[in-house]
Amino acid sequence: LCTKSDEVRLAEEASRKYGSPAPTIFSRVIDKSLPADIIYEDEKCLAFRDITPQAPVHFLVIPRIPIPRISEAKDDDAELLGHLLVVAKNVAKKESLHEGYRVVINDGKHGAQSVYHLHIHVLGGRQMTWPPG
Ligand code: D5M
Repeated sequence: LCTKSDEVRLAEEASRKYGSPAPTIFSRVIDKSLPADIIYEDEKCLAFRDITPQAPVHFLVIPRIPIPRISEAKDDDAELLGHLLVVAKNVAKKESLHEGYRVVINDGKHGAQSVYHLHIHVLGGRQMTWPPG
């Protein structure tokens, strides 16, 4: 799916756009050196189950390119960001979330972000409430 030369190209693209962000645990999910329950992947992104699920269905969608957080995404990442949302809704459908679901991106300290590799949370399979904590 992602050859060595693809990986090199992605790494070059990331360092050009974002400097050299500190690698996170999600880099190891992407390079498969850390086992994860991957439920979808393509040339641009992966979806895998959250290790501490907050709902009966809780998965993350991440770009292969290590954008640290949504606030640091570039305007020209629009196509990639759109793709992540399209994948989120397609995987939600595959996970039978027909009654709806919650899509969340945590950013920085106030957003309570803990892993600095952009990720979209998709939570479903139960009734959500508002406001979030
Ligand atoms: O969410 C980071 C999320 O990442 C949090 O819900 C736990 C999850 N996580 C952390 N490590 C792993 C691994 N190894 N596999 C799957 N899920 C993981 P944040 O929005 O940054 O607070």
